[in-house]
Amino acid sequence: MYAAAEAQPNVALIKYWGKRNDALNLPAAGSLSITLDALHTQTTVHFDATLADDDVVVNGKRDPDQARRVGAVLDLLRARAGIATRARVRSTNDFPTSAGLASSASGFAALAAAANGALGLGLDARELSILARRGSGSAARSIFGGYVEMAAGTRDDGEDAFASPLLDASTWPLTVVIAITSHAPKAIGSRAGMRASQRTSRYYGDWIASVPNDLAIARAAIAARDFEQLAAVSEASCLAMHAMMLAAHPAIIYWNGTTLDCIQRIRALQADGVNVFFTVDAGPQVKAVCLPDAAAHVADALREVAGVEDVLLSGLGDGARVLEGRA
Ligand code: 2P0
Repeated sequence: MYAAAEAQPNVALIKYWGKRNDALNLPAAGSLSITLDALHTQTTVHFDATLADDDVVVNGKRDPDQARRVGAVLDLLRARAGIATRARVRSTNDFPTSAGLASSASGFAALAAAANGALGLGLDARELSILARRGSGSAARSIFGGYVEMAAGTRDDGEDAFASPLLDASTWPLTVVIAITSHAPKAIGSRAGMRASQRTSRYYGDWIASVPNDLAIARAAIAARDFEQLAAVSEASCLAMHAMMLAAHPAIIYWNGTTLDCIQRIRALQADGVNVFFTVDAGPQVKAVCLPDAAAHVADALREVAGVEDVLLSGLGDGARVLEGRA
């Protein structure tokens, strides 16, 4: 009862920030993302009858909080399989964890795929997306590659809150240039940040109400391969999310000075006619999304911004998959 799986993080263009149900981790609105190909999480799951408890090691470390979240997702898969056997879980990322690079997205997508393989459940991608969502909302999207849309759903049981693929990575290749402006762990986790936003930001309701229209624009832009339109709606979604968080009490500020300097640099590139746009998640890193032929120029420009510690480049990639064991 063993399998290994791999998944990549995704970058949301239309952001997810808010829940309609905490217990089932149901998003308050839909979202839309691109799955990356250059950053990976590899996870092995080994169900072992001799274990008294799940044994979870992520990047060589045991963390009780992480173990609890992993155990909760494993419980759902165990219930499907009708077993109580505990598991040994080993997961490694080849990129910085907890720095706004969505390690929970690739982590829970890889976990769901590996546990499904180890138990031989034969669940399809939609079911895996629902299970991955229970671990982390953004993980539901990393089950799929390329351009992906997450549905908020309306059902109380969450069975209609899953991601679906919109377009293959190879059909419209883009490059994401990631400017790392800090390697420090973020000040406030997504979960606490979402709860505080919902409770205290005067703009939370307007933010959630604005998402369906942004999703429609992004969907149309992707169908038409309209970079300019995708750029405009993605930047608007990112800035609206952060604006709403700035209005929380106390304010939630994920950016540092270098984050804003990178954004200004990208705006200057745009003024020069470079096909690039920015997006920023729950952390200070800046993701510059560009057409592949602009990537080298964009990377050089961001490397020159004072305070940028590292620049990573990634194309778009595939969804979660089993590497070893049953698929
Ligand atoms: C996103 N982020 O759409 C948004 C934009 C960060 C900013 O999804 O509570 O770690 O585990 O469901 O998935 C981060 O949220 O939150 C996130 P949980 P998750 O990518």
